[in-house]
This record gives sequence, C-alpha cells and structure tokens, in this order.
Amino acid sequence: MANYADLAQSVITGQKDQVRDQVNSLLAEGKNPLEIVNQGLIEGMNVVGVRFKAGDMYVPEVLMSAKSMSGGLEIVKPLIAAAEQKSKGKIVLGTVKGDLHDIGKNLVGMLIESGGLEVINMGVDVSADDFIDAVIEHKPDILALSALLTTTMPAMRDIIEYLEDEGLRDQVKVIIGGAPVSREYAETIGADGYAPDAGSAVELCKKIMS
Ligand code: B1M
Repeated sequence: MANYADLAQSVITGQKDQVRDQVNSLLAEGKNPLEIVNQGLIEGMNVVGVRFKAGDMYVPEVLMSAKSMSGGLEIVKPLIAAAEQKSKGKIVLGTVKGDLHDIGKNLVGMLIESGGLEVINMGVDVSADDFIDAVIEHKPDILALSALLTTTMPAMRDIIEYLEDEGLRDQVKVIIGGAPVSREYAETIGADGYAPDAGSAVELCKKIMS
C-alpha cells in the first residue's frame, strides 16, 4: 500500500516508474487527486529544492526528480481537469524567455483548467514576441506568466511594456507568479495580479473573469 511519504521519497530519489505506480495505487485506494499532488508530489519536490540549494543534489538528479513529478502529474491531470468542462475564459500561459522551469507552471495550468477555464500552454523559454503573437492570435482574457529565476523575472516587465507599445495592454489582463515573484514586484511592473501558488492562481483568474 502506497502512502504520501513514500511517494514524496520516490520524487526525491527520481524513481519515475515507482512514482507512477504509487500514484496509481493511491488513486485505486480512493485518495483525492489534488491531495496526492499537494501531500506527495509537491512535498517531495520541496525537499529537492532545499537539497539543491544546499548543494546536496545536482542538476541531473533534480531533473530525474522533475521528470518523476511530471509523470505523476500526467496521471492525475485528467482526473482533476474532468471536474468542470465548460470554458469560463481563455488563458495564455507560459514560462518566460531564458527560463526552463515548467512543473509549477504546468500545475497552475492544470488547476486553472480544472476550474473551467481554457488554457493555451505555450511551454517554457517563451519570447516576448511569441507571447505577443499569442495574444493577437488567441485573444485571451488573461496572459499568465511564470518565472522561477531572479534573472528571468525582468522578462515579465518587458512583456507588459511590449503589450503597451503594441496597443494591446487594455485587451488582456496580465498575472504573474513563480517562487521569486512577489505581490510588490507585480505592482512595480504594472501586472494586474499575482498568485503565490496554483490554488491562488485559480481564484485570481476566477475573480478577474467574474
Ligand atoms: Co532550478 N532553480 N535551475 N531547475 N529549480 C530553482 C528555481 C532554485 C530556487 C534552486 C535553488 O537554488 N534553491 C534556483 C533559482 C535561484 C534564483 O534565481 N532565485 C534554480 C537554479 C539556480 C537553476 C539553474 C540556474 C541551475 C544551474 O543550471 N546551475 C538552472 C536554470 C535553467 C533555466 O531555467 N534556464 C536550473 C535548472 C533546473 C532543472 C532543469 C534541473 C529543474 C527544472 C525542471 C523542470 O521544471 N522541468 C529545476 C528544478 C526542478 C528546480 C527546483 C528544485 C524545483 C522547482 C519546482 O518545480 N518546484 C527549484 C527549487 C525550488 O523551487 N524550491 C529550482 C515545484 C513547483 C510545484 O513549484 O515551480 O515554485 P514552483 O511553482 C509554484 C509557485 O511558484 C507558483 O505555483 C506553483 C505551484 O504551487 N507558480 C505560479 C509558478 N508559476 C506561477 C504562475 C502563476 C501563479 C503561480 O501565475 C501566472
């Protein structure tokens, strides 16, 4: 029988197959998919973050953990997203240029989708040009930007300025998030909103759409 602590440990040690098996077995036991994400997968990735920072884990190991976590997320995604079907708004979401971190961004997208909004996920390392093109093409209600590095945060400001230069700023709300980002930073760069985590991002999008 799997439990959340074992699942977290499998993420930490980057055991992709084991993570999948444990997620499947927790689901078979009737555990809530969101609880599996929060108490198993994210708990494990939090430990990875602490060890990475302390120099006790290196990039290849962190990548294995990240892949394991993503494998687990893939299994629960349809279950969470099935909760609501009808779109209540359109979001273009991506990680900014120079930044390859996508786990948190994907989690945000997954929960926003489960909240009934359509998400166009542009992936990682997305240039300002590509974001602007997506705003023109998809006409989203919200542009959601993620950054995990202090060095890539300024790209968010650049995108907002670019929207202004192109006369598109009034057509779309911009929300930002990611570990180094703060509410103060959002206010400084003129974003319309900031969310510290995936759950808050859903609430923020729903508030904007109401
Ligand atoms: Co990177 N990395 N990393 N990394 N990595 C961090 C971010 C770091 C804090 C680690 C550390 O030193 N403690 C540090 C950044 C320091 C800084 O700038 N302040 C760091 C570094 C330095 C680097 C490299 C430069 C390392 C190197 O090469 N020397 C390099 C940069 C590569 C690049 O992007 N160009 C790098 C590489 C990598 C990997 C590729 C190995 C891997 C990413 C794999 C992947 O994403 N596919 C990786 C990982 C996994 C991490 C840590 C360990 C975990 C990130 C994660 O997935 N967390 C991370 C340490 C940490 O965060 N503790 C670290 C789990 C995820 C669920 O949380 O992403 O925070 P998070 O998302 C949350 C919230 O932030 C929020 O909601 C999410 C869910 O609640 N959120 C939003 C995120 N986006 C949002 C958008 C919103 C709203 C909320 O609205 C739009």
